[in-house]
This record gives sequence, structure tokens and C-alpha cells, in this order.
Amino acid sequence: MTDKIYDVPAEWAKRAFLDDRAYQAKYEASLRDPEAFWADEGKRIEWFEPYSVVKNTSFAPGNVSIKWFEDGVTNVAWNCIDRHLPTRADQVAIIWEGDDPSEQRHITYQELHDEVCRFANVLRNRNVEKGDRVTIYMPMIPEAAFAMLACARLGAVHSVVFGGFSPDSLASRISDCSSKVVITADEGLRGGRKVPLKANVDAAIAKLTDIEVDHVVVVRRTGGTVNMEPGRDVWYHEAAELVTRHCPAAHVNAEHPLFILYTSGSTGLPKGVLHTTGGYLVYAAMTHQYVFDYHEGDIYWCTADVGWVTGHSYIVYGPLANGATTLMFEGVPNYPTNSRFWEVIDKHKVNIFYTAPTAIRALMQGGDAPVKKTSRASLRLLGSVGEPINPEAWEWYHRVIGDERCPIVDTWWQTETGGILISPLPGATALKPGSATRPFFGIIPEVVDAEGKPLDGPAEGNLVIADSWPGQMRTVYGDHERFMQTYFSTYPGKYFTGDGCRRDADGYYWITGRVDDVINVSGHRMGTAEVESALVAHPKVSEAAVVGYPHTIKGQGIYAYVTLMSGIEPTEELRKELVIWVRQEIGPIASPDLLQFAPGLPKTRSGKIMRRILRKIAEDEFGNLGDTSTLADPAVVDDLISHRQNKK
Ligand code: 6R9
Repeated sequence: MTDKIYDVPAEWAKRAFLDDRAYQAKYEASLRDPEAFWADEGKRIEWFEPYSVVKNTSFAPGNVSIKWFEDGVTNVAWNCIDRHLPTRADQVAIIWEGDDPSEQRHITYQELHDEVCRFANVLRNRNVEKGDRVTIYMPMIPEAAFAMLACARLGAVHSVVFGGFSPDSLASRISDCSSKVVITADEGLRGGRKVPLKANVDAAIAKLTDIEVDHVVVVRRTGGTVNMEPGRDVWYHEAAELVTRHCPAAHVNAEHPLFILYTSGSTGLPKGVLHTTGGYLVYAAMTHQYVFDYHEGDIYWCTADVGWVTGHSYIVYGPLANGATTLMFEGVPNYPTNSRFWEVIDKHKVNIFYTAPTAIRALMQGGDAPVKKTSRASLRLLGSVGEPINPEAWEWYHRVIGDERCPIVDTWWQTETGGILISPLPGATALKPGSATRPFFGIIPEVVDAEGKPLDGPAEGNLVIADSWPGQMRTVYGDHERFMQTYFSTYPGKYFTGDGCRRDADGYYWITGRVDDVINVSGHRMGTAEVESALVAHPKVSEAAVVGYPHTIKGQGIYAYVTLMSGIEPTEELRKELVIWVRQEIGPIASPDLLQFAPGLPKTRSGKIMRRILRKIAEDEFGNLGDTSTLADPAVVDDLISHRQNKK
């Protein structure tokens, strides 16, 4: 934490949609009369049939129900494409920058229309209808966005699975929402390396026992050889030749599902977070406009992957709903060199740049030189998302990347929230490095104590949101009980975020990180339980406990304590084997950074693993283990401390 405050630069106060007074007034209006406020904001998208009911939401225990604009009829793809055509047919909608700096594409709104319609027709020819689920397992190529929008056009529900997930993880996600159609590419390309996407899809489908995938649509990216299953698999480019570039946009209700996105929680398998049509799009578009102060002609770049919610809301839906030019990047920050991000900014004259703290920290380690050899003169605004940004990284981002000229919007939100809930607005909010600052319109954050009592003024506790907003998730796909249990039972009547938080004397919010068993590794959310169940699936492992520990680049690293089956020798080979095992079970993002063989785990007499103690050991805080009186066998702890793995 620093005490430094960065005031709104004078030119920003002039240019921005909102200054501080306008923010205050609009925020108050949004709380005073939510119905009237959102009735008005709902008009930022086009409706085939207008809504008469705006907000119909309840957080009541056992009866959580969330509906926005419920009798309105619209279509997300129509709003992101067709309605712009009269004025923007020739404007670039998507700039695509390939992994290899020599590759790029510019796709206009007219071309986007044509591509999305073709894609929709290819899906229609494979029996995809309104309400059907389609799994998308794609690299960062424009066809990923076309596929998402094609689903939206038909009223089908997409489930995008990040291309870094393993066949096992993909299989469980296909099965959970019973997708009959999977869209993928031959191979992905990242940092010069190929990712065998189609082979992973084949392996995933081979694991399915409960459902059958009827069709796999394969986009050609690298031209690598892949197996094509006759009758099931089809090349997209061949199928697309047979269809027209016209496809009507389905008329769907505001509460019709738009997408499912799986995300990790503290227990069990990842949850299918369900977002719907009207409220989601209104909220994504509105936050994109105000938080990034998006003006006509701006070039906007969000470096996320479409496999995460940030890619959904702030590469595809929010920007396109606003008729923006959005840049999509296939590669990684350090390929071919550490200057890549900044070269892309210069090449495409990017004005607004939105990335994650983990990328900033990694690039910061490479020093200022790779940055300083680029101009970045086009940059006006910087954004951060995914995890708390430490003040050192914030200062470097501000001073070195933004040349002290660009405000930083530190945007706090979640897969569940659909869009940004707490963030500065660049023309309105004085910045404090490390703070996500103030709530967006219509958002009522509360800091509560362990009993759920809202705390006034400066306070520290857990972060809850007191009332609904249009972008909120509606349910866990297929499991409304779990939805209510996970988010509304800890503090009945309120949405529990899972994050800890401090509010300072200026009413600024400082997110302190997760308070549940979710860890955040390089901005990727993971349940410790998922990594544990991957470990115990190994035949030589009898028990495992996983915790997070502070990691200079990733934010949090994964520390695994593993107890082996009796008679199995702990060796270096086995340690490596287990790390590779987890990679294969879940995906590279879940690889343990440190793995310690533990003859025993600290447990209570009732057999509960005391994670608090494991966390302290992983954090190198042996002196501060807290109450250990309930330990069944205190000697276990001394053994763990003496064999603690060292940070790399
Ligand atoms: C959008 C996204 C959500 C969790 C969230 C919190 C952490 C995200 C943050 C932040 C501090 C920020 N988080 N943004 N923490 N400051 N600006 O990342 O969604 O993948 O669901 O993760 O990420 O812990 O609860 P998701």
C-alpha cells in the first residue's frame, strides 16, 4: 500500500464522458431509482420488442431469482454487428495480430457480418438450434469470435473452453452441458509452439461415456496433419463454401442463455456460470464505454484469451456492441522478444491497453530497455484485471509503459459478475496504486465481518454485493441449488464474492484476494480441490493438500503437499512425474510450482486437514502458525517445516 494519489490529468477531465461530479450524480441516481436508471441504460442496445419490466430480482435465501428486461426481445449478434452496418460497414471491427509478427488481418463490420452468418449457417446445417450448447475450443484467431457470435445469432449457447485445458478438463466440460457440437482448430500457435487442439478434442471425445458429440467443426490454422473422423468431423473452410453469407438473427428473450463459462470454486468440479442475453450485453457495453472511456475511432486492445470471461466481455461483446475496433492477439508477451506488446501497440496505434498484473510483473523483470525502444505514443489509457496489482507493478506500468501520461483503471470483477463492478473511471477518479477504487453504477459493495454485519467507514472484511446488477450470472448451469449455496448462503440475502477487501477513509476499495480455497495463479482461477483430486488420481499418491503461496511473477504459486502410498519412495523422478501428471490431468496452468513429499498432513482429531497451517508453511511463516492445539499429531508440523521446498 502506498499513500500516493494520482489526480485525474487535466486533458482527461475534459475529454472523458464523465468527470467526478458526473460520476457522483450518476452513481447516486443509479441507487436512488434502479428501475428508472436501468430502463434508460437498456436503450443502449436495440430490441426487437421493448421491455416493460426492468428489474425483477431477489437474493432471498432459498429463492434467488434474477431477471432483467425480462419481456424484451433482442439478439446479441444483431447488436454487435447488424445494427452497425448502416454507419460502419467499412470500419474495422477486429484487428487480428498473429503469433508471428508478419501475420495480421483486418476485419470490417461488413466482413464480420458475412463471416458470422456463414459460421451460423454451417452450425445450422449441423442441427444447431436455439438453446443447444456448443463447445468452442479454439486458439486466439478471429474464427473464435465468429463462432461465439454465430452461436449468439442462432440463440445457441456457447461454452468456450480455454485452449490450455487438457482433454480430461475439456471432456468434463463437454459432458456437463451436453454439447453435441464442438468447434476447434487443427492446432493453435503460441510463442512459436504448436498446441494440438484437434488431437485434444479427439482424446476428450474418446473419454465421454454419457453423451455423444455429433459434429466437430475444425478451422484450419496451421495446416498441420490431424485425424478427421468421417461423418463426424468437417473442415470449416469446406463447409463454409457451401453456405450463404445471410442468416437471420434469432429473436430471443432477454433472459435467454447466451453462454456458459466454467470457473473454479472452492469445492468440486468447476461450475458452469450461466449468463443471459439482454442484461449481460447492456452491462458489458456500458462498462466498456465508461471504464475505458471508449470514443469513436479509438483502437482498443485487451490481451486476455477468449477462454476467460475477460475475453468474452471485453474483447468480443462489450467492444463490438459499442461499434469499437477491438484487437485480438494470438501470441504471448515475450515472443519473439520482450518488446512484443509495445511493438503491437506501435504497429496498430493502440490507444487503450488492458492486461493482467502477471504479464506486467513478468515484463518488468526484463527491465525498461525492451519498452523504451518503442514509442507507445498512441497510448492514452491502461487497464489491469485478474488479480490485485501490487503498487510496484502499478508504478512501473504507469511510469515506464504509460510514460506517466496514462491513467490506469484497475478493474475488479469476476466470471460471475459478467462485467466490471469496481474500477476507476479515467476522467473522474483520482487513482491510488493497488486500489480498484470505487463502485460502478448500480453496484452496492459492502464490507462485512465474519457474522455478515456490514461495517461502516474504513473497515476490513469480506466483500459482498447487496443488490443485483444486469450483468450478474443467473445460475450454475443445471444446478440452481449450488448457485444459491455457493453465492447466497454465507451471507443470506447478499451476493458473496469470495474476496477479502478493505475500504479506506476515502471510500476506496482495496481487494486483498480470495478468502476461500480458490487460488489465483497468473490471473487464472483454480480451486485447490481440483489440483488435489488430480494428484490423488495418481496411483502412487495416497493424499494431497494444495495451497497458494506468494510468487513474485504469478501472484500466487501452487504449493502441493503429497503423501505417498506406503512403500513408495519419494524421489526426484517421482516429483517431476507428479508435476507432469497434473499438467496432463488439468492443463499447464495447474502445474505445481513446489511439491513437497509429506509423510503426514496436519489434521484435526476429526480428520480435517488444517490448511491454515499448510498455508503458513508455504508462505514461509513458521513463527506464526496460530493455534495448533487441535492438531492430532503436532510432530507432523515440525517434519513439514524441516522439509519445506524452496522457492525457485
Ligand atoms: C475478471 C476475472 C475473479 C477473481 C476475483 C479476484 C480476482 C480480478 C481483480 C482481482 C484484485 C482486481 N480479481 N480482478 N483482484 N483486483 N482488479 O478475473 O474473473 O477469472 O473469475 O477471477 O480474480 O479474486 O474474485 P475470474
